[in-house]
Amino acid sequence: MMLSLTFLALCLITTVKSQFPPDCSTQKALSERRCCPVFEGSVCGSNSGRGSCRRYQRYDPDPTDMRCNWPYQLYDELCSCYGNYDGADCGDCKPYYHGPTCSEHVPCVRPELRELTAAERKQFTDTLCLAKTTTSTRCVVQNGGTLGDVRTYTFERASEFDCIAAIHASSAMDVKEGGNWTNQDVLHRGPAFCPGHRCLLILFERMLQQVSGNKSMCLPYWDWTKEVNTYTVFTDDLMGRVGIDGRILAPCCFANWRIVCENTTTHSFCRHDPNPTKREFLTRTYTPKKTWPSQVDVDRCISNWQQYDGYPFDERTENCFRPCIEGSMNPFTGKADGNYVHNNVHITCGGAMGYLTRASNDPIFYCHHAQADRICAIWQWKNCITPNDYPTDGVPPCQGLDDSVYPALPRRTMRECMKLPAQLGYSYSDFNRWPAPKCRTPPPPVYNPATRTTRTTTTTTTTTTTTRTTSRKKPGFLLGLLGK
Ligand SMILES: [Cu+2]
Repeated sequence: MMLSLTFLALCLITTVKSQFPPDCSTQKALSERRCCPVFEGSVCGSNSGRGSCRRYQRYDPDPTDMRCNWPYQLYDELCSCYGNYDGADCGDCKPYYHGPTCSEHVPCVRPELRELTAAERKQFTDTLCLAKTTTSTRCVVQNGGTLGDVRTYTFERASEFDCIAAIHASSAMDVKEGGNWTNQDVLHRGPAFCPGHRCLLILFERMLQQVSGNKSMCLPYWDWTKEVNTYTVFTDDLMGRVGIDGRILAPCCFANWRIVCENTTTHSFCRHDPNPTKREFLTRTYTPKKTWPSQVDVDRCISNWQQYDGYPFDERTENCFRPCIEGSMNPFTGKADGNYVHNNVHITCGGAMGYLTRASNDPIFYCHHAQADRICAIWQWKNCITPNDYPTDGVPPCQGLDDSVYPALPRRTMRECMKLPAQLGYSYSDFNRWPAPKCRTPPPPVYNPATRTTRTTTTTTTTTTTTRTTSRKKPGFLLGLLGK
């Protein structure tokens, strides 16, 4: 009892720390190129043996987008955390580890939204609303500046929820390479789609646990294939009913939410009205009947397409899994000729969800992406996918296997985030129903929540060799909506 009270107290004090930390966003820190914040009176929590400030100096002299080589492009000195300690100042625990010494491992089994009991529904939505109003003491939002010129960077305080929403918005900014804008961001329309969102969701889930003080709170997934032609999660006790003006109706606590980064473009950091009371309300499209992707679409993505991604690694890619789940490719024909699966859910929800830079303002975004992540994981598992299956040549800048997932601290790479959920500490409530795949080579262990046995997987290899072209059109959906 005492222990759990201590834990609760600890949780209330320590909030999310994995994003741009205030101590590292000052002009002093940026000009000194040093990000070693103090935790409990010592740099990187060194007095309590959590970590130490280390010199890395892995600056890339080529003028690349700072997000590719994050955090080294901005800092030479960073905290290096020991054991299961984590965060910019090592004051956090690695995801799914808890307690004062971060030794308590609590794996998450993510439930489907409708599997939540009435009490769990309330706790989940209450936590989201608490996160929306709790100012983060450990994360600031970058709200201005020219990419590549740190002297122009500006930051502002934000709530725990808004901080993560802003991270996704900033990830949707196109990459600047050699001083020129490319047509691609660091998270979408390329191989970063599965791993990048996977690690973002893990940070979001840890934030929910910290805000609620409940270490077993897991992010629910929204299986939209179960919706048929209506929606059963947009209810008062889950994601909120939608009024004819598109606003969320009371008593759902999202009713008066205003969004952040509403003026962000694909060439800017998060941008919004400086006055929070003047920002736009969270909306969705009001349509009583909607059409959602079907389980058949999902099954086609999983079974028909074994190659992860392929040339030209964007919305034109055909016959691969990544464009299938992301939704620029027809799951049946393999042709890039419309909007399907993940993209279709964004469009069908509408409102904030219909814009790449605004979508992460809607709590349903995280449940939607948990479902997309679940499909990525099932595909990986069934097809014995390893990091060797991740494309190496011709991938968009910042989306390579060893590129950084921005802005996680300490640094995380796509390679780490491509690991199977079981290797990262979480699972989904239906994973125990899958038959073990027949893989050829030695397998990474897969955690089975039902039996707690260890299973095995591995390997099919596909390689793609290509060169990149730069002349092309913007896609017509999500990003296209931004121009309006
Ligand atoms: Cu996204």
